[in-house]
Amino acid sequence: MAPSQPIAPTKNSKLLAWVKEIETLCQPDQICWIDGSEAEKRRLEKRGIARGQMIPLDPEKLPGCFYSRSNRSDVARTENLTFICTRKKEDAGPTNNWMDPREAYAKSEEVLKGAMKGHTMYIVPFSMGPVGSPFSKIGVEITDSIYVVLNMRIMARIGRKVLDLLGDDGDFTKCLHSKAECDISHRMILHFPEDNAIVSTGSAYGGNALLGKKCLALRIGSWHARQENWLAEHMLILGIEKDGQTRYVTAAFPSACGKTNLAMLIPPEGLKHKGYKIWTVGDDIAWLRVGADGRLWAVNPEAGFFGVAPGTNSRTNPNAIKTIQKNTIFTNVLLGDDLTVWWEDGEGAPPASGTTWDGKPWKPGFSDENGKPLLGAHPNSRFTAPAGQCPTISPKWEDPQGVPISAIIFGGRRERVAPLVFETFDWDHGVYVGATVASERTAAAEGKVGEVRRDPMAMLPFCGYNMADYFAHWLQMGARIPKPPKIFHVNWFRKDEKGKFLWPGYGENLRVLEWILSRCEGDGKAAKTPIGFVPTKDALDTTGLSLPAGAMEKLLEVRAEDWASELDGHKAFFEKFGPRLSQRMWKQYEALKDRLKTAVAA
Ligand code: GTP
Ligand code: SPV
Ligand code: MN
Repeated sequence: MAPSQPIAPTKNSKLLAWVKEIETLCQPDQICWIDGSEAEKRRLEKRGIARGQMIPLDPEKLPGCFYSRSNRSDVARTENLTFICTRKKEDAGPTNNWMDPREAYAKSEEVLKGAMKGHTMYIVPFSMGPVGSPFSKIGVEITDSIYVVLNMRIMARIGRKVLDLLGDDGDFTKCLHSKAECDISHRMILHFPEDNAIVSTGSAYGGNALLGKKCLALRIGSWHARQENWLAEHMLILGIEKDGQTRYVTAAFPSACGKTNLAMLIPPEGLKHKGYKIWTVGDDIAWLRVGADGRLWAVNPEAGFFGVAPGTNSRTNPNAIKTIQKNTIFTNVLLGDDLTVWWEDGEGAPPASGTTWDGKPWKPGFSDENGKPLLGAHPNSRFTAPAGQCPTISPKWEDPQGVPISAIIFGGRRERVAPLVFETFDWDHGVYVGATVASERTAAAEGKVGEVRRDPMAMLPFCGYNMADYFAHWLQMGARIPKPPKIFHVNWFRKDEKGKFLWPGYGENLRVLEWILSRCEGDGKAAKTPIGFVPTKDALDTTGLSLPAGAMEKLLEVRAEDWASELDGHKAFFEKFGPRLSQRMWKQYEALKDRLKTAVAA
């Protein structure tokens, strides 16, 4: 069949030439330019349902919601198949997989040749950031997946308005995606920062396939950010209002370590009398620039939430539960026979019967072949929901200028070592603390869950260039921000000897944010330790919170011996970068080493 030739809704010659090139390569049956309209959405949903790619959920209980199930081997980011394809290998650095761009293009062309035969090729113009904001970047994703188009529709601003803004000669990131049977042997997620291009094949999983998100907003974004003197970070953005004043913080935690939850937190009962209001600006990515007033300003480049389902319920994250009641796509959760969805540690009673994420019949109490409870939902199952549906969405979430940031918070998931919270001494020390974050691996990426690894600034899988240069960029940014935010580190995940979390987390985390903001104002009680300022044991407001005896001491404990061995880990990690690592980072390392030595001696 001859490809249909719809009249292209743009005169942008770069875009038209690229579309032609991809059409020739992938040989789709049809081309469909996405305009972003409601009518188009309904057409796509119908098509997705007819092709068995998605199932409409109960229209009364979950209006506008759909269920989708992926291939068993396509449920998380595949970091080992993700590449930074710079001309020089050193520019990708020791923490990224690298492939020569010529080899990468050739390999992907092998997979892409004729890959869209029998399929429609969708062209999705999108803006990361509010359309027309000085923060924003335009991308165009070509994909053969209806699921991807419908998810992009939620996660980014898409369609006609973006094409109009792009104009006849505007620049954009070329984002090419093909499912290629979602076969792991066809899978590669390739980034060409020097060409402002991304090619992704063999996966339909979020971070691998929704190319505006991790691929553009972080990997390619971080590359642009360094050249243009801003920061593209794996951070939530949250507003904390009290007495009519709202202050904003960003926080970088590795995947599945609590960003969505913190971004939507509900003040705990015990702090209600203080009248806090929490405003959600973003839950995963922040783009930060220095404002005319000398402060750092942040924009959430996304338009939706691609959140972890398991563990989400009315106790942990009531705002998320309210957000996902309509117009939401659920991926790899349990599908009830009554066309509802459910997941482990989910909301209310599970359905009486259903089908697991991987297609097995399921009833409450069913066991797997090892006698363990049969999981209804994959641990990395997700919901995709429009951010505007969040009850606490900030009135400023689409402000083209963003919001001013008072504090930057780094964190990880550590059973031991890292205290609940500490404040760094200054910008350089803050960058060092960010650069040495360690965290236990989660189900958000393929790999061994629980293993501790360095995840600098929660960007290990997302930095689009040599991380030594990334640290240097962070250090240089310090000098460019006349009124820099203070930098903190938190850990909600410290455990006792029995393996129980010492800190209740979730809404209670506001108690820690409160201390952080008070430190930004020059208040808040703290003790100086070798690693930074740690709250004294009466510094956090614990009204209405009953921690077991000794828990606060354990949460705030800084053991010099633990940190001395941690220091070895810092050194080993830094050594990977050789001479490319800034001496200013080594200076911080030496200073910490000295402070620890003095502490052990004392
Ligand atoms: P990505 O979307 O992968 O970037 O993850 P995220 O950082 O947004 O993590 P999310 O908020 O979805 O939380 C991941 C998991 O951590 C969920 O199972 C949560 O229930 C759990 N979690 C979040 N916050 C806390 C907390 O304060 N304490 C404890 N113990 N668990 C938490
Ligand atoms: C993460 O893994 O950090 C996520 C989900 O936020 S994904 O978009 O798949 O990267
Ligand atoms: Mn994330």
